[in-house]
Amino acid sequence: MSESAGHAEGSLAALYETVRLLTDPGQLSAGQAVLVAASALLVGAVLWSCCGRQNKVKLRAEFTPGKVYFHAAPPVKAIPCLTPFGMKLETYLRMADIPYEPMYGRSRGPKGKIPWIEYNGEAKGDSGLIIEFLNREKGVDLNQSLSEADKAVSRAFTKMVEENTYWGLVRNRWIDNFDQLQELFEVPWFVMFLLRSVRGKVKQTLWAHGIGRHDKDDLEGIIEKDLKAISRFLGAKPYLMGDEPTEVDAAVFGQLSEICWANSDSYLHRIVTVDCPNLQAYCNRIKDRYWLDWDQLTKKSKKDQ
Ligand SMILES: N[C@@H](CCC(=O)N[C@@H](CS)C(=O)NCC(=O)O)C(=O)O
Repeated sequence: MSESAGHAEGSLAALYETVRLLTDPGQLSAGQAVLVAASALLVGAVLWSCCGRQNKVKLRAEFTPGKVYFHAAPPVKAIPCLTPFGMKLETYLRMADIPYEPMYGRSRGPKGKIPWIEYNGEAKGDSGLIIEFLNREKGVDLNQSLSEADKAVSRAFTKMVEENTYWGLVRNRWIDNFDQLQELFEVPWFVMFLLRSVRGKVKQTLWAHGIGRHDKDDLEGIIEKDLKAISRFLGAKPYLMGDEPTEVDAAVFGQLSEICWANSDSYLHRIVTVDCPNLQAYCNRIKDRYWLDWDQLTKKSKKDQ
């Protein structure tokens, strides 16, 4: 018998034995029962992580067909949305002229994250996938003037800011400037105990991502290179890809707006405002064009109500 045939026969025999034990648990010794239970747990955990963890989402009982219900964190004094992906999606909705109803709260979408939307009674998560969905649904294409090469560059910048630069922002906000979160989030002091446990999870996430393994200087150097790359590519253009805004501007503004207006005491803010003033001007340009209600929204923050 060949070696591989021997392995196959051995595996089949083990499978048969497992099925026999599971279908006739009376035959199990205590040790075998523990082993079977542990294996079942392990298989369950693997299936759970392979099949994707879908968050259970509570949907509205009633909705207007074709209307976008936008779920994100509520405005605070500093900024209309304290998540860069929320700023991105809301800016895209405004650029594409798609009406929406904000649903401020802390509820998580189907992927366990914010922002997310409800549309025709269904929950959709991930800002990038939501934009693709709405482009199809509403017949929108902010990138229609771009060549295929331009689209490739846009994709690269979008992924750089969201998969790399974003983590510099997270580390700065949650680890280095944690003590400022109470004021930024406008929450009572005791909520800081809860946020401290979130901080622990953020630390684990940064470590698992890999970016959390850099010391402060290395990390700041990496993020500085990202910001300077955006600044150089933008140059004197009004928007990243030229005279008119495209999808990548929503993504980049999403991240930079947090740096400009909600991370003011940081090296990130210094780079954007002092070292790369064209980035600050770019953010002001998008804010002035699409966020005429900025002051109104941010004044509505809890402290001022
Ligand atoms: N790829 C997602 C990222 C969204 C995201 O990471 N949101 C953060 C807030 S900035 C979140 O909900 N984090 C909660 C968590 O990871 O548990 C998107 O584009 O929407």
